[in-house]
Amino acid sequence: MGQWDVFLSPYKQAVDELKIKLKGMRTQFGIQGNTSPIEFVTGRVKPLASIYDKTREKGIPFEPSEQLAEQMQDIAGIRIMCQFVDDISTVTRLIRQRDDLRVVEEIDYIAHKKQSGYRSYHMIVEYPVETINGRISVLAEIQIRTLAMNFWASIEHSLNYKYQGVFPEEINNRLQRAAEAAFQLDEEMSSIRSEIQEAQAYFSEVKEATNPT
Ligand code: 0O2
Repeated sequence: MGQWDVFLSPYKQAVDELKIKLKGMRTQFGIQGNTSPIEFVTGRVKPLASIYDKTREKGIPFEPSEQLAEQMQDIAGIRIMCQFVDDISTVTRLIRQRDDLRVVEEIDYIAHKKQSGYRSYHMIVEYPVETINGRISVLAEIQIRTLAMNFWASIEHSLNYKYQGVFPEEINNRLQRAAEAAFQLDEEMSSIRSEIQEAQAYFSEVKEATNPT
């Protein structure tokens, strides 16, 4: 096993465990007959190529080290998608209450969107992983966002990859307009939230009645 595999293995375990635990929260809301503030959860260990790019940006050595573990806080990355903006504060509260992790930093790119138009709520957490050699604490970044914020971020991320961060003016203007449209969509959905949730509850009852298990 290479040095990188050894270094990244607790991050992989952290991502796997956090995904299961956060998905479990969604299931628990369902069992209690409540609408979940979590729509879906994804996670990934940052690919080596992205780790390399970021070490260049930050001016730190590209090697598995304590310095890298301290300065690159998103090697383990979790994304939680919510239907409504208000769900985000519910999810952050639930995360802060947990005893199996410690929140070390919170960055609110929703109240203060980035210049790119990016909106999302970031929590950096310290998460202990139990291994055969004892406990190893790793940092993980949890990004919490609405479906609309996620749609915008995914598209912008792919374009960023294509243009290496230097967008032609036309694309840049369109992305800014799309960010504004995503914001408006979130606002509209929030204002008809109770109607949407009543409809969702009605459909899940109908589904249960027609597919009894
Ligand atoms: P990937 O491919 O998702 O891993 P910092 O060290 O805090 O000064 P850092 O680490 O860049 O700077 O933190 P920041 O700005 O909070 O960004 C961390 C992650 O948030 C990014 O990881 C993206 O996932 C997401 N993000 C931040 N800004 C933007 C943006 O403008 N557009 C999009 N689409 N995503 C953004 P990576 O490493 O960039 O990418």
